[in-house]
Amino acid sequence: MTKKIIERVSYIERTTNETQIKVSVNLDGKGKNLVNTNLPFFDHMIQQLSKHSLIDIELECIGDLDIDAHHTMEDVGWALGKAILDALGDKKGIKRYSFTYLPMDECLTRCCIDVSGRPWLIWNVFLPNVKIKNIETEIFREFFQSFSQSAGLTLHIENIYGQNTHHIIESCFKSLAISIRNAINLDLRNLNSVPSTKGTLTGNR
Ligand SMILES: [Mn+2]
Repeated sequence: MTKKIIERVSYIERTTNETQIKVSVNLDGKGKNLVNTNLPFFDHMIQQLSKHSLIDIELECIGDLDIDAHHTMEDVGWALGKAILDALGDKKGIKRYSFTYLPMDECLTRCCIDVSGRPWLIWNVFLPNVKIKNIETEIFREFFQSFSQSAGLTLHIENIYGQNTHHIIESCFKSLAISIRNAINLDLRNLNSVPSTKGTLTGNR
């Protein structure tokens, strides 16, 4: 008997007056990516997320950058999170929980994750520089907030120490990547079961 292999892939398109986004993901990929948001530093971060989570990501966003980077980053977070949620399906067989301590030169960041279906973000991250190129660094919180909401993730991110703003932000993305990778990996001992005594991880409560 051959086991049915379920592909964990999805595609999202979303257009508003603020952004036009197309995103596709393959959760069981190799970390290949093609990312264009017209914000090179943000692209660099999404590429890190793909590379270290092994989720293949193709993402294009045309946003109202003449205003600022806010709508683009918030909506990319939402669309990417929703694509991951859709690709996860009923969440059967996933490991569900994970945490990562991610060092990057002088800084250390911890990310704890529960693929719970119950969105929550804890963001204990202080960013010393107000801007990186044309991005206000406070918008990174908005990315993680909308990503955790649409993906249904309980996400606790804390920068334990660090000085360099580029490093701190990058360590947040990389620690998220490794945590997601481990949490959505299939548990070979538990393939046919949703890892919840309630029997579901798709409701809100
Ligand atoms: Mn970098």
